[in-house]
Amino acid sequence: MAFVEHSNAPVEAPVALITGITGQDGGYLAELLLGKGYIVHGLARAPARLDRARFSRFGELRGRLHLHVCDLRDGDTLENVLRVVRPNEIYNLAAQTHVQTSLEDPAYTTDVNAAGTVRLLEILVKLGHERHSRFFQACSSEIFGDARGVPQNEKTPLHPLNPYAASKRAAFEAAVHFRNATGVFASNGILFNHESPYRSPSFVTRKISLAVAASQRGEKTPLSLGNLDARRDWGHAGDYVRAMWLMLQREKPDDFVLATGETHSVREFVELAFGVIGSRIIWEGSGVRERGVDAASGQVLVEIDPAFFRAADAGMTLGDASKARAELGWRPEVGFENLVREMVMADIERMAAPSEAEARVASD
Ligand code: NDP
Ligand code: GDR
Repeated sequence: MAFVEHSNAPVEAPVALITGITGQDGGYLAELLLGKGYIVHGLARAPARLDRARFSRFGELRGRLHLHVCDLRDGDTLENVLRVVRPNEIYNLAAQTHVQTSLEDPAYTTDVNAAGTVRLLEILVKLGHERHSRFFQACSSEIFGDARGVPQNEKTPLHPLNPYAASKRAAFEAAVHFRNATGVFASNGILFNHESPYRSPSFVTRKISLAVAASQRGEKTPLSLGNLDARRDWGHAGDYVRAMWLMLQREKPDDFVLATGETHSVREFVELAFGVIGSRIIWEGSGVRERGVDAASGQVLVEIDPAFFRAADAGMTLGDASKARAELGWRPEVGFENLVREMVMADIERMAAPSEAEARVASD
């Protein structure tokens, strides 16, 4: 795909600002944009978080990025950063991203995810940057709520089930409003789940890949999970950040569902992941007494913990990304089996040589 310059962007070295650069997608996107010759600025919410992120993909790129410490709730600092950086492209990836946390702290989630997006858009207009800066908003398939109609696309009615989903709906609508009312080039990506070896361990896929790697090293404690039959449309983060970039290279802003068009259960993820280390799981019992047992040794590998069930959870997501395919020429390249394998192998490698990984990051 050829690089398409914006009509009003500098011919060389476009400038991008990524909020949430220390997160999973922030690292992949920074890497993509650096590879395309961008000058990349990133917002990180506190200096201490930068150190915590040293094993993220972001950590490996850190020396090549311009970093600004700023919380999305701090409008004054946001304004200063935008005034100084004058980005051609803004990717708003920062968010409180955990559904369960949003149930525990809905006000904070709304402040960061919904009001934070409005703050950024408002500052863009206040600074008169609306013709200079294009804006990508990371929205979520969570806005669809329970799968009343699948596959879900840009026309599916919104039915958020939790404060995280409601905050992402508000951010989505703010981007549409600013686009219509002020002419800001603002586009929403309605992102279905996407994972990678840089996923936070609090999400189920990474929790599983870490447990499989630990099991391979002799760990005997079973992996505790909630609803094994929840189904997700799981893709690879690297594919999704490519679509974010493509969305900002279009002539006109628009909203796109980004999804693989396949749905798999947590149970399937577990089976494939343990399969990477040669374990075949047999399921015994039912309900909260269900257990996943190694077919060869009889060892219990998986157990159910009701604490990991959610009061309101989208039981299944399945996206229809045909608009992105037709208009962006985007299609995901990494399939489900390869995603699972990559995550498990990465955790096996990290556990085998943690000091080597540390040395590599320290020398950057
Ligand atoms: P992560 O949870 O990995 O990263 C979230 C980022 O937001 C981190 O850099 C985090 O900083 C930052 N952040 C959190 N709170 C604040 C705050 N108050 N001020 C400034 N920064 C903050 O998420 P992903 O990379 O996976 O997701 C990127 C975006 O895409 C998010 O908006 C998410 O909601 C959305 N999305 C992701 C999907 C997925 O499956 N990955 C699917 C649908 C939507 P710190 O490192 O300090 O914690
Ligand atoms: P999700 O991701 O809520 O879809 O949000 P998560 O990996 O947390 O859950 C996926 C499904 O797995 C079920 N599940 C468990 N989940 C966790 N975290 N831990 C468990 O032990 C467990 N057992 C079963 C969940 O109930 C759920 O059905 C992600 C985030 O990236 C959001 O920011 C993003 O918007 C959505 O994806 C699309």
